[in-house]
Amino acid sequence: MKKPKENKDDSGLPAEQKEVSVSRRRLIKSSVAGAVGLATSAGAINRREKKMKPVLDMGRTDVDTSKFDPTTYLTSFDYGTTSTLPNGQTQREYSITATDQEIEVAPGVYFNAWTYNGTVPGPTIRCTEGDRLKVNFFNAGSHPHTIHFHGIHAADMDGVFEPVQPGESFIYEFDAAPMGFHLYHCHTRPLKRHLHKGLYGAFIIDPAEGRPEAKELVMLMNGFDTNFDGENEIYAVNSVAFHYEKHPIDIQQKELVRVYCGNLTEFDLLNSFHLHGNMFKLYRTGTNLNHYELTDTVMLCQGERAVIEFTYEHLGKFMFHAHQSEFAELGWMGVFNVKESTLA
Ligand SMILES: [Cu+2]
Repeated sequence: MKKPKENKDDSGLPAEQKEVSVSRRRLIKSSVAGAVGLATSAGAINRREKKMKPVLDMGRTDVDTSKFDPTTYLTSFDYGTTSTLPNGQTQREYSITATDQEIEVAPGVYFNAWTYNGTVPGPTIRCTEGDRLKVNFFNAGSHPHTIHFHGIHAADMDGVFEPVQPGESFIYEFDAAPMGFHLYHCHTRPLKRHLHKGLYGAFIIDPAEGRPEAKELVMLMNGFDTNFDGENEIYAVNSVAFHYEKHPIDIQQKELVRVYCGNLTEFDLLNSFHLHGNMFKLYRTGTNLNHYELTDTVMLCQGERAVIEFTYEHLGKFMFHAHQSEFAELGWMGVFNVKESTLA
């Protein structure tokens, strides 16, 4: 009897298997980059990747921003509900609920996230040094979670040894200190998983005297392992690949811009922020108003953050992106659009 002809190529795998075995990482790289018109070497994308591209694009060129808009997130600050305590101290009260929530990290690419208040990153908690913070945490998710705040506080307010079970709540109370750019995130084991799933946010403690007036933007660098292989297929600031390239951030000529930049990327030890056509003042952790380094690139380890300040002299479009080229090509890429000043 004649043996049926096997459909094999030089990989030794049947075509169907080969199709599945194509790295999602490479696939999304070509798909996402193509969607935004990045220069991608045609020779680097094999025939199968091209063929499968529509599966991931799903005919869409942008994510649905009705649930989470990275542009809105940049300048959204949660100052809490304020009241004055008998001792004259300002109290700020916040409500944070952990939920399981699907998020869209690139057009048609979804990630089953765990969130604070339904978004990744969670709300930016902002206060002034010395304020009393009261954070009402409710766990509506399917796993135990906590909120671990960076900064100075009592041991039982550290969100580490008191896992909050699904359906339960916990109140974190402490005085905000020290001033600077901090983070909050879940600290339940396995920590890598709880962080990577999206349970983190920015925590800004303003100095009592304030910082100079500026256009302020929060940028948390993150990544998403969409196929559970222990590496990220998507990189971004504020979760959506290439969002700020598709939707450039308008700034004004000579306007002071302050970026609160933090690294919440899992699986990769380092991430970075690189600015084109300019230099910036780098205030590491934002805990000192006077000492800075003038540079155009900062590398941040996991959990590190920096306050970055700059003004543009020249008009036009300037890129900002990870200087790890692979991260930039997988989504961590944005554009500042410098326009003529309407400032007095
Ligand atoms: Cu958790």
